[in-house]
Order: sequence, then structure tokens, then C-alpha cells
Amino acid sequence: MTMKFMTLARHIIEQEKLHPGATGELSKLLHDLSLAAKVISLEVNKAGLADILGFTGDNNVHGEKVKKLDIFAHDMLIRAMDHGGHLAIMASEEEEDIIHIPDHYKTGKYVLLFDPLDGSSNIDVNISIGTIFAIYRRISNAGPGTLEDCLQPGDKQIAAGYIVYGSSTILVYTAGHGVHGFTLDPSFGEFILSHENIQIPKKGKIYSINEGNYKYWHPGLKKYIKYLQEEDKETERPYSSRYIGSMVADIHRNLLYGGIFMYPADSRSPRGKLRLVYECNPMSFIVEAAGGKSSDGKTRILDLVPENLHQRTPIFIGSADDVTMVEEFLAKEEVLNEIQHS
Ligand code: FDP
Repeated sequence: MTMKFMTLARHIIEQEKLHPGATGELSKLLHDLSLAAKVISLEVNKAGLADILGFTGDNNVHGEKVKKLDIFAHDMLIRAMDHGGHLAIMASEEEEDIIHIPDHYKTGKYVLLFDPLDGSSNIDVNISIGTIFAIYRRISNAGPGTLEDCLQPGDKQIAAGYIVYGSSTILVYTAGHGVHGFTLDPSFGEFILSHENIQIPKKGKIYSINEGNYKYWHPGLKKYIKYLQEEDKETERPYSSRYIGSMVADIHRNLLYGGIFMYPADSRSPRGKLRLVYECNPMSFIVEAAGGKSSDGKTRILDLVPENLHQRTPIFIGSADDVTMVEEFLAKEEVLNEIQHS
């Protein structure tokens, strides 16, 4: 069967019709986000050319400061999103505090949290990176939004998505009715539906973790990884190890093929590395909407109540059976530990 030939813009409108009484504000917001994504994608594709095209040191040919790509993406998102009248407040992984809507623009009912360019240590080596966003309804009354608007548990998201800048640029989003992917056609600048209603396999054959940190892991995690490496035809082991080191790209692959991505707490980083509100919540919302699971090892990520904007959390995310299994390995080891110390 040939796939529907449909643009993202059209898809957003179709999705809106599934919500009787929708005002169209969310659709416009998603549309504005896709515009920022196109500009960031263009800039990411030029990343290696900066020096060749005559940009010197910190200044470009016009004598302007050359922005680092993650700052460029941050600024572009704000420019695309601050004037639409849909947002009450924003927050970005690149900025310490909440970002207010300028006084001369209208505020709206939504809250936008984003990581403008995730995996940024991969930019200079031409490896996939991504943008992640989460959308909530404001909980404050009218007027400027507040920090509390931004610190809602992930379960309260009404939409989330990511853009992965890889061999092509793909935008994946959910607004509560399935997870859908769109590939950017660079020749006519439109995101075209390429992955309709993505469902993550219940169990995968891929694990993604930075094994360089093995020494610092929880003993239960060490045992789980060893288990995945053992041979057993029935449970399709050993698993393959795939780690790009770019959360969006690693999770995008696992979403399509099945598997588990892990960034655990360890003895050096007791709270893990990845950010709850900018990275883990939106990715967990998407993976759950595709039938997967996401946990900090014990608790569902989407149930965690953020205490501050830049808080970190351990994360185990992907195919539901795989996430349940790592939770079991971690719990078993906790019990053994308690028995030994009692
Ligand atoms: P990066 O440091 O390159 O920005 O969010 C941070 C992140 O990338 C994730 O995208 C990625 O999954 C993880 O960190 C990689 O961390 P390690 O280098 O510690 O494996």
C-alpha cells in the first residue's frame, strides 16, 4: 500500500479535528516549531563549512559573532515561538531561568520546554544530533507564566516531539493520538509523512549505554548487561550494542527497531546525567505513546515531580519488556543488598 502523501502542516490540522472544541492554537504552535526546525536543520547541515566559508575565530565575514550551533538553535526557537500568542512561558536547556514572553506580545495558554540541540558534543564530527520539545497547558492564571508552569510532571504533557538531524532530518511528534514521523524534503522544504503511527516493538534486540562507565554502575545493572550478552536462542540473546552518544538519535533508532536506551545513575553521578524536563520527559511521553516504557529504575519517569528546571534523572527507556527486565535486575540486587546488611 502506498503511504499517504501528506505534509506535517496538513497532518497537524487533521489531528486537531480529533479534539472537538480545539481552538487551533496548539496546531499553530506546532507549525511555528516546525519552521524553527527547518532553519536549524539548514544550519546544522552547514556546520562543517564555517571555517571554509571565511568565518574566522569568533567572527564571521560580516564582523558578527559566530554563534555556536546550540546557541543558534536556542535563539532560533525563541524567535520563532515568542510572538505567536500561544505561549505563557518557555524554558530551554541552554538558559538557567525561565524565558518570559516579551511584554509587547500576547501570552497564551501553553508552556514550551526545549533542548535546542541535544548531543552537541557530536556536532564537530558529523554525527546525528537533535532538538527535543515538550508542551504543557499552563497552570497559572492569565498574565506571564511562572516557574510552576514549567515544573509539571511529564504526565501532564499534551504534546511532545523531537527532530533528529541525521542522514535526513526527521521530525517525530505526538499530540496524544499516536506517534508520527515526517522527513524533511530539502528540495521543497516540507516535512512529509514518512512514519505513520510508530509502534515500538514490545521487546528489542539492541541495548544502548555508555559502557565506558561500567566500573561505576550498580551491581544489578552490571548483571543485566552481562545477561544481555549471553547466548540464548529462545530470548534472542546476545543483544546488539549500539551507542551513538546522542540521546535523540539513539532513542529514534530504538523506537523504530526496538531496544533499550539507558543513562543510569552511577557512583560518580548519583542522579544520572540527562535532564528530566528537557530530555527525559518529552522522550518518555513519545515512547509511551508508541507503546514503550520509561523508568528511572523504579519509578515511571512521567510520574516524577520536577523540583528544578535543570534537574537530572537516571533513565531506562524503550521496549516495554526490556525496561521491565532491567527494573527487575535492579530490584533483585537491592533486596540482596538489604539482606546482606540486615
Ligand atoms: P551531549 O553530552 O553530547 O550533549 O544530553 C546530553 C548527551 O549528549 C545526550 O544526548 C547523550 O545521550 C549523552 O549526553 C551522552 O553522554 P556520554 O558522553 O556520557 O555517554
